[in-house]
Amino acid sequence: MKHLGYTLIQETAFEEILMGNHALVRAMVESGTRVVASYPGSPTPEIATAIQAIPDDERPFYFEFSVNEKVATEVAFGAALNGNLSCAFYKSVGLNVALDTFVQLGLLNIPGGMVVILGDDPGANSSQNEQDNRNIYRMARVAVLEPASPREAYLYYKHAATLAAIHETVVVLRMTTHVCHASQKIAVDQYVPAFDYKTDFNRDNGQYIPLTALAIEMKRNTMAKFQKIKKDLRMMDLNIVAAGEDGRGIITSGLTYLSVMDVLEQAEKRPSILKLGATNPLDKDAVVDFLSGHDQVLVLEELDDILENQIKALAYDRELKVKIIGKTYDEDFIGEYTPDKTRAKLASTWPGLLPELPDDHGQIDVPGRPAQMCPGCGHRSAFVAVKKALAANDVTVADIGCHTLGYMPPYEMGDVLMCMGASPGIAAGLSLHNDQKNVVAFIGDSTFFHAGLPGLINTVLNNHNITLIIMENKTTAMTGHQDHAGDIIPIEGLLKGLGIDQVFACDTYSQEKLTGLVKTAMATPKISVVIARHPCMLKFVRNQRRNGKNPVPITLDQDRCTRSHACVADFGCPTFTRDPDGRIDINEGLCIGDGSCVQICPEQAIAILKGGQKEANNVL
Ligand SMILES: Cc1ncc(C[n+]2csc(CCOP(=O)(O)OP(=O)(O)O)c2C)c(N)n1
Repeated sequence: MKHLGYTLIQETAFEEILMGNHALVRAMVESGTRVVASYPGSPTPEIATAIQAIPDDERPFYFEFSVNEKVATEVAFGAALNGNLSCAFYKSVGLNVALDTFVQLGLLNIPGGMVVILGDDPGANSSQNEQDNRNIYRMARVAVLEPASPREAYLYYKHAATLAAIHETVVVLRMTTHVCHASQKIAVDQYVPAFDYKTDFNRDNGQYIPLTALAIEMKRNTMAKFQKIKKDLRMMDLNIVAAGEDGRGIITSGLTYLSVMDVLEQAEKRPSILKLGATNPLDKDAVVDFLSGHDQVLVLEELDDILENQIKALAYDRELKVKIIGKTYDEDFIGEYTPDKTRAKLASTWPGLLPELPDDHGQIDVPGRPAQMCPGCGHRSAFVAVKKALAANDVTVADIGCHTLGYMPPYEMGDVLMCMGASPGIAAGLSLHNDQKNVVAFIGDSTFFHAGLPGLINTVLNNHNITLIIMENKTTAMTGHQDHAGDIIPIEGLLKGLGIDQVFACDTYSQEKLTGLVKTAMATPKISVVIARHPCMLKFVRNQRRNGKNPVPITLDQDRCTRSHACVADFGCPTFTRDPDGRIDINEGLCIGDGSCVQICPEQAIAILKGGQKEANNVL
């Protein structure tokens, strides 16, 4: 092993119950990872939380939140060019942002080695789609390890780091939502820090200018390197084979393996199982061995039929007499392979394999809990104010973040949503051949820096007539309050530097003022920007509580209340509850006493108590 100072078999240092995302950080340390970069996104942000929990002077590697996933990948790549083992991590759709850089990585010699941890999200638990990035790994010719559990995540990161360092390449660790978030007791190896880094870029380490004819030669080299990686992967022995009791077999990987194991506990005769630890490149020998020993093999994989198609092609090439069963219905391509879904697939493939379930199985009556903005959220006040400035048929374009929730009633601010940073561009398109409707786009401040800037610059370049509302809460709220570029780059100055002269700003709690500013902004026949400011109140109140200051709820004067219901019908703060008889009450456990609702009540029945958080009105 080149510069890795550990062997994979170490003495156990301690055992601890660790979340998959946290276990990865221990593995980073043990592997000698030197540079880690990320942009936050579920299911991976707890990796950063664990990294940031290590005091700066004790953390053996550099960490940064980069401005977006592409830049995070580039920072990690650049560091690895110097011979540092590096890592970039982000969520599934983050790969779309990083793609232009990512697809080049496999072509290049990366002396330090690089691991990219990608959190795919089958079931779209916290993403705008459930894209299967395995399609991209095949195209980019990068090796992929797929842990099924937190313990495997810990071990596989170390394997990925070893492979990446030995072959001077990139290796993907494909996590999925519940592998990231599950916790498991893990025997953690000793940490033996004995790393020998080259920390100097040497242009002779490889071809780094992938242009025309050179790019073709680099592809040849990559393909040759991939063959060597394949051999080493076999030696790492990452596949699990569990012998069964008849001619039926299952090939699976990742979390689906755990569902299969769970469900098969009920089976009288268990099929054999081949669980693949590396899913790209496919271990053809292991698959052929397995297929040859069975009459029927079911391929069980979440999302797309990536393994299935390769396995079917392999069986055809090798003229194997085995029936391969894969995805049959559209639903097979959708959602997580939970034990219930896996059970249904097994039961329909092989009737009689599993005992019948009682009719009421799995029916749990849980009331729906729609997502909503927090009490005191400045975005709520902004939406209420902006709505008053708009005509009913004006068009609003949402973006991704907590403020996406503005599309819901009672605000209904957001007719279209695409992906991070898309709102200025989409709004520009909507403004063309359109003299009738104002077009207003919303964007969060983290998203503005992440991918919103090019769209905004485009509106200046092409003179598009839109109003952009930047929801500035000074944090990346939706993913857990990570810092972003707006902490050090003032947005207002940046906009002026871009030549945008119609820039307005106010605190969102000043609702009347904000309504007026949006009207003025929309009246200018070119790009105008309104910065709608208020700090994230969840973060604010948490900090206050840490400092021993608990919120004092607002009060509602029942004698004044005429039951106009503006507080629930227009403002929609979850703090207010309405009884069946129309009486309004305050949920004191939720209310943070910010008073943003005071101005909404036509009867002035709401008041901030002395000691309430009046200062929250002026924190920005
Ligand atoms: C490409 C991509 N990367 C990361 C995410 C995860 N994510 C969802 S919203 C968001 C940013 C939220 O911050 P901000 O724009 O400031 O809005 P806020 O939530 O603070 O209102 C992020 C990083 C994503 N959805 N897409």
